[in-house]
Amino acid sequence: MVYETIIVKIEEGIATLTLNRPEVLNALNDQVFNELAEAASKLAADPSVRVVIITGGEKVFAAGADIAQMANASAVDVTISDNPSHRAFQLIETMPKPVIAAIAGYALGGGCELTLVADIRIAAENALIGLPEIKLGILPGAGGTQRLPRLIGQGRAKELIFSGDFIKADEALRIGLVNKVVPTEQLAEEAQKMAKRFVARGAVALRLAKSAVNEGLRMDLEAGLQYEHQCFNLLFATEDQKEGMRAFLEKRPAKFQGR
Ligand code: DAK
Repeated sequence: MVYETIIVKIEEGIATLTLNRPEVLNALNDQVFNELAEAASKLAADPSVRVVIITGGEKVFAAGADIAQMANASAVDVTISDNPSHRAFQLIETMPKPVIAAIAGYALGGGCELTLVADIRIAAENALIGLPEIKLGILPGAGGTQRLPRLIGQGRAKELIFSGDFIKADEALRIGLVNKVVPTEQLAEEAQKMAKRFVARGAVALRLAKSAVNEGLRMDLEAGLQYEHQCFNLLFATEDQKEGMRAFLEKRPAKFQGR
């Protein structure tokens, strides 16, 4: 598939997926969601890809879902839509490898919600993040009311959702919405640097560690602990576990094969 609204680049095990509708601040329409879904399912299945970075470049991440596309929709249109955003977000969230959102400029509405399906968020100093849906007479409908409170707690999430206010990168860091803040011109480099740290780890252990966290968050603690234990046990069937522990004992870096 030839993408028109995103750019996908794969280098040294790291796939960078760049949103590319600069004329509308990377507003997310159905085409973007469909292309994101298509790319995510390909990257998930490609063993040469070990980490995925989602970004909009140094100016803007995404100013939300495309308001022009939504403005005249009826309740029936919205209800019977095959919901491409849900499919794209689900494929990204369940990607069996780490996903990093590298955020510069606006990450609003659906743009902010897109960052919430990534595992890790890095913000540039110029980032402005928010859920302004309330100002449009709607609510965050692409996971914002569910994922944001799980990430930063319901009090802070409700303040953002009820006010529609944008917060700057340092405030996003303070409330745990992003993992780190970096100078804007270093955003791509910092995301690459973090991705490289993950590329060096065992792919199966990473996959199961991500699954243990994500699935565990949907369960009560006892069930989560049991699921963690099953993931842990399974890793003893991998060559990577043998190599990792042997390398430690032999005082050398491990060379993981991802099996
Ligand atoms: N949609 C469409 N076009 C947009 C846009 C958007 N979200 N954001 C910006 N643009 C367009 C502008 O219309 C303008 O186009 P032209 O007038 O040049 O043709 C161009 O991008 C540049 O924008 P501005 O001229 O407005 O630039 P400023 O620097 O003055 O302002 C801004 C930047 C980000 C503060 C402003 O553009 C703005 O407020 N944008 C809208 C932000 C917003 O409200 N975002 C939330 C959208 S609602 C769901 C799926 C998804 C969603 C919900 C449910 N389901 C499937 C259930 C998500 C909903 C949303 O995200």
